[in-house]
Amino acid sequence: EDGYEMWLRYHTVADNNRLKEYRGQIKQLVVEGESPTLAAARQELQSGLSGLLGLTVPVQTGLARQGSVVVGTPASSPLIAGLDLGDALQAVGPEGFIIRHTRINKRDALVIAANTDVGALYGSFHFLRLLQTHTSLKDLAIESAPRVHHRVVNHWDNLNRLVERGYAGLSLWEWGNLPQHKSPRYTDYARINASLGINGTVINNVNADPRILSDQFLEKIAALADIFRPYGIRMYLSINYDSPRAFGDLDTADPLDPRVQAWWKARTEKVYSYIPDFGGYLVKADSEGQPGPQGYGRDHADGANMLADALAPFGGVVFWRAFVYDPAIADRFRGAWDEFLPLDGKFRENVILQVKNGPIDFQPREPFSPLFGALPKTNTMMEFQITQEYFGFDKHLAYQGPLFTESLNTDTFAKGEGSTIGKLLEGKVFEYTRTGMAGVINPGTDRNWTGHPFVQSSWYAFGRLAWDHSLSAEAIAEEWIRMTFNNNPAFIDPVLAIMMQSREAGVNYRSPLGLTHLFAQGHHYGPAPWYEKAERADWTAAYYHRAAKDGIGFDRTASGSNAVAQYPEPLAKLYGNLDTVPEELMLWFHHVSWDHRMQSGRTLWDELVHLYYSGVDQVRHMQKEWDKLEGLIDQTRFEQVKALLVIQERDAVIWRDSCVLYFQTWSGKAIPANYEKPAHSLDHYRSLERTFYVPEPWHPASSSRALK
Ligand code: BDP
Repeated sequence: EDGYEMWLRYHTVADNNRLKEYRGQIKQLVVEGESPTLAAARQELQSGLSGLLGLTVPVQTGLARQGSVVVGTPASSPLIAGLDLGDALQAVGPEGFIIRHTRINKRDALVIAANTDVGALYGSFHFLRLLQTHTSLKDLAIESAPRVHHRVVNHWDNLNRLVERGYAGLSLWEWGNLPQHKSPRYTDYARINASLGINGTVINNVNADPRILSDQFLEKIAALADIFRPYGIRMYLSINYDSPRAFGDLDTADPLDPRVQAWWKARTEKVYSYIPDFGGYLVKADSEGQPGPQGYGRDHADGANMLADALAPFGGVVFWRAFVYDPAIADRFRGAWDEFLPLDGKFRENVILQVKNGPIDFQPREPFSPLFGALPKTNTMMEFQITQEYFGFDKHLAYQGPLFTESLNTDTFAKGEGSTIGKLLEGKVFEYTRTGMAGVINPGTDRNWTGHPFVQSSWYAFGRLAWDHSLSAEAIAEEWIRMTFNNNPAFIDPVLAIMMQSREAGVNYRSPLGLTHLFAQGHHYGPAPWYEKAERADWTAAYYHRAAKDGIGFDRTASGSNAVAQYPEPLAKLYGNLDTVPEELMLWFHHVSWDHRMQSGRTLWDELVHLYYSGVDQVRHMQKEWDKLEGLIDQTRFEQVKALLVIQERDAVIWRDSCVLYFQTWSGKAIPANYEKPAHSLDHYRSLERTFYVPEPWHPASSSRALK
């Protein structure tokens, strides 16, 4: 066991009663239809069911006996066409599926039916999941359909195969050997995503290399698209806005210049000549040094629409990112809202604005981006981060499910109570014509794809929530544990408890009470709350925490940047008032006296110290709980996680001590006597900033440079 299989692990069902039940009902497999997608379903089911049942489940063409699993669509399968599933199928739409018991020719059968081949594939993966999690098949009646159209993973892979914020080895895409050699990993990658219903992948970094659109690369990308296609996964690319110039064809990239428009039309036609079902472009423009329309005096709508027009004849879309923050503005928090609000209604129908969950940048806890709910006339989708840029890379255990659901379940009040982000993304608050969710994943050449084995769980959670945002983080975690490890309650319960507290632990030892971005500049691994000078103020920690003698926190109320006014009522009032703001978001919106009385009765200073110490305690607890599990799973994964928890505990202490000692220089208050004393001086912790090993040689500030 090395984690390579991820959650697609088909080991024989360990519970004998269940095994008997499954063996009694599943005797053969009938998948009628010849498409590559149905062939993929057939192959997955055959190997999956045979593995789970511990015997060979034969693939048959007819219903010779009791206990068939029948898979297909009314178009592909005469058996399914004969079942009169019309209404049920209509209800699940083009990508959904139904799974139920039926009788065909007087024989019991289980049917997995859909309107399309890919729907049947999704149903097949779901059926396997039921068995993997030991679910009884009695009274099975499932109807399932995805809630958003675009369920997309984003890679931040560079063409030199280094992965920005990726910590699991080199990029999966072997550019030098494509298209001739097609690594078997590409197919497994497609299976992993399709098992969750993910239907799109953007395979390169948003900080895009223009070469991605060259013929040389398109030929390679087409080979990948061919592998992904049967699994229902469309290819998308991140583009560099300056491409017409970078190619040496024009001296401008002005979106209103007809030559630029013609250039993109021609290039886009070229892309479609290689990949006929190409999905579209993802664009990071006028952000962190990336080129964009503003360089030519144009706005984001001009920029996006020009590309949308080039893609429209082929049915392609533009994912236009809202991650913009002009260094000239006084509060980075305000940036995206200020820029995009005036543009609502100006984007083409095939543009979707891709917005990070929070207003800053994937921090351990952020309030929601006020753009959610502010754009009734602009298709808006979510961008979550799965790779742990701000959560301890591939070293810390930090299941992101609770962060995702916290965000999706937040009420924006955009159209009164009940306007949750989940509903908004579905197009049920405003009438968005295109909907979606993107997740930044980090898989690389590491054998287990993600580095830390538990990063897999966040990928899994993202996919499940992209399919259905109403699922709970806890239910998803339990599925994942059962599929990835085993169905033993003695293992499941403690691991579930570890996972469910891991994100909050990460918040506590890094940035509780609404503190944010206390990271060492560049690499974003360890702490540097003391960091106050950079080329941009909004890249320092001091910019965010505003610690001073009189208190700590960023005043975003009317007496400060007034960013809080970007939220609709009642949220603007709720967040804007120190008495009502949820304490976990407090320092996002208020500059608060060290002596402020918290709900616990402690002063703000004491509460801050308390939470930093609880974060470390939580990690120690996680460690203790994990250590008890030896013998319940394979030794390889057990020991890997155990060792990583040692690192996490070490780092949590460094975070806690660095922050507490540094903030103490402002508060002038003591660490209450009942807490263990930091083992070192603040100077010692400051000296660690450049000694962490960080695998990002492209960033001069981030690699380990200290020799002494
Ligand atoms: C930040 C990362 C940076 C990305 C940027 C983005 O630090 O590497 O390029 O976001 O999302 O989180 O564009």
